[in-house]
Amino acid sequence: MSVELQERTEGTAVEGEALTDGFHLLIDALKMNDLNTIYGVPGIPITDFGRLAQANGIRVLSFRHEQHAGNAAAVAGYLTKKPGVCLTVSAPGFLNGLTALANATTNCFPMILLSGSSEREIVDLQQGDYEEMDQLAIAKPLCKAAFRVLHAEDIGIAVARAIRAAVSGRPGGVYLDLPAALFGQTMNAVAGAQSLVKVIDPAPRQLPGPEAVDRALNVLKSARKPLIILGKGAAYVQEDETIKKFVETSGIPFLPMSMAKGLLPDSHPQCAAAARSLVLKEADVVVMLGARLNWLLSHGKGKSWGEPGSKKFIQLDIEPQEMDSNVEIAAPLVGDLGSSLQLMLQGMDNSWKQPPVAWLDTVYAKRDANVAKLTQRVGADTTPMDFSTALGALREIIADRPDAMLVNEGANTLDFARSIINMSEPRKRIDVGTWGIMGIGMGAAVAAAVETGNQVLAVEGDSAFGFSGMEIETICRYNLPVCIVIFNNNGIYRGTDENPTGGEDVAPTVFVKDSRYELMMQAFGGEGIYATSRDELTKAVVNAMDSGKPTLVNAIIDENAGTESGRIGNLNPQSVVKK
Ligand code: ADP
Ligand code: TZD
Ligand code: MG
Repeated sequence: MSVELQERTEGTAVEGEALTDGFHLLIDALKMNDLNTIYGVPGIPITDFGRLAQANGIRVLSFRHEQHAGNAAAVAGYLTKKPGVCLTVSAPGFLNGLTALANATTNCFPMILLSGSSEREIVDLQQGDYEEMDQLAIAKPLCKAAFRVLHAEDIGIAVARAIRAAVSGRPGGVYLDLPAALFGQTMNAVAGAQSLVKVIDPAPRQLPGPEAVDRALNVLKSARKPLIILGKGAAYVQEDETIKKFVETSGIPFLPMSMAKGLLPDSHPQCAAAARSLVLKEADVVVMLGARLNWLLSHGKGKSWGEPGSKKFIQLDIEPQEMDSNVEIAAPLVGDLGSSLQLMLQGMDNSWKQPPVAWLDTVYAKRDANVAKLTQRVGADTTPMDFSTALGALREIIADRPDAMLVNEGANTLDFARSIINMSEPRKRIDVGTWGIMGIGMGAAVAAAVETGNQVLAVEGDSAFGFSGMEIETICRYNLPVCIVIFNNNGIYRGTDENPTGGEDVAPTVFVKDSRYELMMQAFGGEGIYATSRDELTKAVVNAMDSGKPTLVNAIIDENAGTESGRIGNLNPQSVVKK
């Protein structure tokens, strides 16, 4: 250890001088910026930090695995517009949290991963410290920004940088590397307090130029078949009233991406969700609000988008480099969504003409026909349950409880739930997001309960649940109002695959038949219920939602009912060579 570091670690206290240390400076810096919840896993070198944080009024929620703590932090960031904070130990704990940090960045959710790390001098000389790893270097390419703090007096500015990096512009994940020695460093308490930084206006408004607004309005006015696409960026910004006003003033049909469902209710007269294929194919001008033209929208081109060259895109996004990422954007509007929409609305006053009636009639006729078909399907009452039967039951329960938070992952379980369960309030649906990642379920459920206080319903494929299943202990420990429904179809996509060799091993997609997941919940004192019919499922979930007790319902689904990869089978390469 250098002499300088030794002095810092041991302090150079003048007798009688009040001291603070790295532990307390970090706690004070977080609290000063209103970051009052930490999701993490304790251990060297941050165990005492967690204890002290709790003692100083921060809510410290411990998980069983860092990935789920990280997913909880990311979801907290999405729901609150403040960076969610995740805390991990060095090397392996850090790596476990890193998946969540990368996923948060991919989804544009603000989050800060605080990780303890080993002794710098030993790590840099690669001398084999306990949990040695050059974490900063590894985190850097996987998140929006990454910083290391070596001196206690820099903690304040480092936390400020991390917050601003996480929430300004396009939000994302930030890594803060905290070597063990930092925590014990002491300094004068008054100087320490002065070193803290309260971040002023962390996500400043950013207004597009007037010419960009005019351009967007002109393209929009030229439209004969306009369409609005709402993405989870539009849900994130919490400009619900402005978005509603823009959609309703424009009179344009809108299509919500999955996590934007409920931003305007799925039952809204302009909702075109049930006519998705038609509007994507036929629209001539598409207004993108906080949504990207990535794989989820077939990159804005190809068969699902109709004739090549038949579309013009107006894109509202805070990230300039999003423009032209996949196709030409005729009218890029770079700025924060609220400001950009207000400027658009100003330009739409009085002179604004509603879209042609022929277009609206076509869209809504198709929608109504599809909704009628769906309504009939979800009235089904088959035993064993298929996806329509089970989701039909949950659809009614959510319709009665519009403020419930819905968490959803799986393949068929995700795709069917997305189209069957209507949402009617903003930011109530949390799912696998941009990566289609499995494993967000229990972390998201914890954060949804903690950050909103509302009842949570987690609709989980049996495979999807397995990625984070141990966190049901966390849910029971904190007594959170979470009801998990496992769609148990004995495997990934379905439970019927066979080993073609006739060998002893089952097929790679198949699990233990009739697994009793509900017993896992009972092991931790929660309610565990086995449900084989629509009626049993409804009763179990209604009870759970009314009581708020941690509950796991093992919903037995016909193992034949699913399809390969749910609704994205087209992305799944399949061998045509018979061997
Ligand atoms: P979805 O998956 O629902 O289509 P995406 O995650 O692809 O949504 O897109 C979200 C978009 O929202 C990102 O391009 C991001 O830059 C953008 N965004 C985030 N915050 C803002 C904001 N304040 N103003 C405008 N756009 C924003
Ligand atoms: N690992 C991770 C982290 N993310 C993934 N998306 C996958 C693996 C691959 N995968 C999917 O894309 S869906 C899925 C996996 C393993 C599980 C589907 O099975 P399920 O849902 O039981 O959750 P259904 O209802 O049986 O289709
Ligand atoms: Mg399954």
